[in-house]
Amino acid sequence: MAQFRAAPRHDALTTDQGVRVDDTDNALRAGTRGPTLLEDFHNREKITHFDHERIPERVVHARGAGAYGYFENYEPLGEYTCADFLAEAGRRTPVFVRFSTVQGPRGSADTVRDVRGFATKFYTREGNYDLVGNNMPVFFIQDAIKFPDFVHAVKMEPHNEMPTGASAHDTFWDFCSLQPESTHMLMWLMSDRAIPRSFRMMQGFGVHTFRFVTAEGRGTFVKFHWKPKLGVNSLVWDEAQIAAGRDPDFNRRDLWEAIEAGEYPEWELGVQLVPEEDEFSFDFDLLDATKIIPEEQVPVRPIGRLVLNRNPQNFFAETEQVAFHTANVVPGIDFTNDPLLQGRNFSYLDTQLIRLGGPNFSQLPVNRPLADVNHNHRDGFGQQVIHPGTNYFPNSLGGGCPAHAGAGGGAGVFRHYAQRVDGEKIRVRSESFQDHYSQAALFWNSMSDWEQRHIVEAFRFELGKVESVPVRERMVGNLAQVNGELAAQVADGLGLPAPAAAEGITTAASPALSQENLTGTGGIRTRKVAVLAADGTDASQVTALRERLTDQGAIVEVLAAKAGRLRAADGNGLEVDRALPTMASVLYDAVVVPDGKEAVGELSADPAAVRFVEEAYRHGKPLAVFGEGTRLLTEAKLPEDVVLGESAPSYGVFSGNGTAEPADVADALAAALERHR
Ligand code: HDE
Repeated sequence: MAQFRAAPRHDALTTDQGVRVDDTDNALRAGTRGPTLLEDFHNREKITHFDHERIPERVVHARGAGAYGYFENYEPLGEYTCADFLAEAGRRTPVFVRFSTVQGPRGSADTVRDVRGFATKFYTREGNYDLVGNNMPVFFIQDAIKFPDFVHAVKMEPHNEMPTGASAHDTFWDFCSLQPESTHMLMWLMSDRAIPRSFRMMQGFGVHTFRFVTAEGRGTFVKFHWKPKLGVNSLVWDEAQIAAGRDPDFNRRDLWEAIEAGEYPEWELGVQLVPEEDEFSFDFDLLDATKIIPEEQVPVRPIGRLVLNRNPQNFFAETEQVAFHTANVVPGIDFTNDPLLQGRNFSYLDTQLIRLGGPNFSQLPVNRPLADVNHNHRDGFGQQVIHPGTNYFPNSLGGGCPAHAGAGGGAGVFRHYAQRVDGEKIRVRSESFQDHYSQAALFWNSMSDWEQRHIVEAFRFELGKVESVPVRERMVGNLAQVNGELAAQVADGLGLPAPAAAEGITTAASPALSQENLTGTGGIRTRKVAVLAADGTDASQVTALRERLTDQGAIVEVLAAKAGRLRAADGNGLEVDRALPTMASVLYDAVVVPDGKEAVGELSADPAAVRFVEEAYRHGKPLAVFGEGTRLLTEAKLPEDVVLGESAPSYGVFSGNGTAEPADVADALAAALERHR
C-alpha cells in the first residue's frame, strides 16, 4: 500500500493537471470589484472537487474508527483448515480493523447504547479474508430478508429523523416486540456490553457458524471469538450519556491515543470447533444466528493474537473507504447455510457499489489484496489499471490466460466446500429455529447482581422512551418468557402490572457470559487518572503518586481551573496538564485530590471541581484523597463514612489521611482501577 501514500510536500500548489497556481485566495475577476470569471479554471476545479467530496455513508455502521496491525498465528491448524494464514506458528498477516456503532450516522456520538461492529480485513497471501463481526455473539433476526425491516425500525424514525444514535424509540421496540427471535439479542443490547469503556476492552464475535475446510475437503464448523487483553469493561449508563456530550469521540479518541502512545491494543482469536457429525447434537440449530454455543459446552480454543499498532493517515481514504464483505473468504474458510450469512454474502458487495461509486473499489489502496490480482474484469468508474491484451476466457490470443487455477491442482486455490443439498423451494423457517427464549434466559441467569440491575434499568429507560403503551406491554410480555423477576421489575418501572412468568423457563447459566469473569491481563495500562489541583497543592504527593501509577502504565493528568503552572505548597511550580473546564470526570477512570488547605479551599468553591468528584463517585470510580482533600468530598455531599474513608475499599474511596504514604494510596487505587467497577 506504501506506493499509494502521498508524502507531505513543501513545494508549489498545482491544479489537477499539474499546472502551477499563482494565487488560490482571489478568484479571477473583471476589475477588483467586478464579477468572477468563468475562465478561472483553477477556481472552478477547486470548488467542483469540493462539491463532490462526500460519499454516501454506510447504511448501518456509519460511524467508526479503524487501525492497522497484524494477526499472529499460534500453531499450525492444518488438521482443520488449509487457510495459509493459519498454517504455521508465528505467521504474521497484516490486518485493518474497523470498529463502529450501528444506528447513528457518521457524526453521531460514540458512547450510545448500541452494538459495536468489529470488522477485520486480513491481507493474507492467498487473498483478503474479512471477518465482519460484532461485539455481541448473536443477532436480532434469523433471516437476512428481515434486515431492511429491522434497520428501518432501529434507525431514526422517518418523519422527523429522531433519535440519533439510540434505539430508545417506538419503531424499534414495536418491531422487536413483534419479533420474539430478537429477545436474546435484546438482552445483550440492554446489558453493559452495549456501552463499552473502550473498543480495546470489548470482545468480538463472528456470530455465524462458519466452516473450516481442510486440503482434503473435510469440513469442521467454527465460531470465531476475539478476547481483549485488557478485559471486557464498560461504562455505566449515566456516564455514557454524559460522555456523549463531553466527548462525542470518546471511543475513537481512546483507540487513536493508545496507538499513538505505543499502547497497542491486543486481542486473542479463539475458535469453537464442532465436528460435522455433531451438527445436530445441540438443543438449538448451529445455523441460527440468534444462538451461541455456550463455552462450557464447546470450549474456546485460542489460535492467535491480533495487535493494532498503526493509525491511519487519512480517515477518508482508509477508514471510510475500507469495504468489508462477508464473502471475502480464502481457501480453508467457507460458509454454512445460516440464512443470515447467506443474505450478507449478497448485501456487502452490493452496498459498496453505491457507497464507493462503482465496481473498482477493490483497487482503493486500503482494499487492495497483497495477493496477486489477475482477471478479466475491465472498465467501470475509476478504473486505475491499464490492462493490455485480451479480456475474455477462453482465449488463444492471450495464451489462454488468466487460466483456471484449479487446472493444475495445488494449494491456495479456493474450492467451494462440497455439501449435498436437497429440498423443496419453500419460504419456511426450520422448526429448529423456533425457540426464542431459552438462550435469552441463559444470558439473564448468567449475569451477576449488578449486571442484572443494569439490564433492568436499561429496559426501563428504553421502554420508558416508548410512547405507545401497547408496545411497552407487549415487550414486557415477551420478557415474562425470559424471567419473571426481570419482567416484573421492568413492568414496575413502567407503571405496568407484572405479567405472569412463563412456566418451565431454564435455570441453566453460562458463567463465561458474565463480564465479571472477563477480566484481562493488562493491569491498569492506559487507565486515566485525574488529579484535581490548585495553588497550594501538595506537589510531593502528586509526584509520588504519579510515579507509582505511570510505572504501571496509567496516565496521570493534573487538572486545575486554568492551564499553565500552579504554585505548589512548597513554593515550586506544578505543571497543569488540562484546564478543568475542558474536561469532565467521565473522561477519567479515577480521581485524586491531594492535600493543601488553600488548594482544597479553592477547589471546594469551584462547582466544576465539586461536580467532578460527585460524578466520579456516583459512577463508581475510585477516588483517592489526602488530608484536606476530604473537604471536597464533603462539599460534593458524599456520604460521611465514605468521606472518612471508613467504607473503603468497597466504595473505592482511599483516604491518604494520617500516615498513609502516597505510594500505598496509589497501590490501593491501582488495585481498584484494575478491578474496574
Ligand atoms: Fe452488517 N452490513 N448486515 N452485520 N455489518 C453492513 O455493509 C447486513 C450483520 C457488520 O466497518 C453494510 O459496508 C445484512 C451481522 C459490520 O465497514 C451492509 C445483515 C453482523 C459492518 C450490511 C447484516 C454485521 C456491517 C453497511 C443481515 C455481525 C460494518 C455498510 C443479514 C456478525 C463494516 C457496509 C465496516 C455493515 C448488511 C447483519 C456486522 C449494508 C444484510 C449479523 C461490523 O452491507
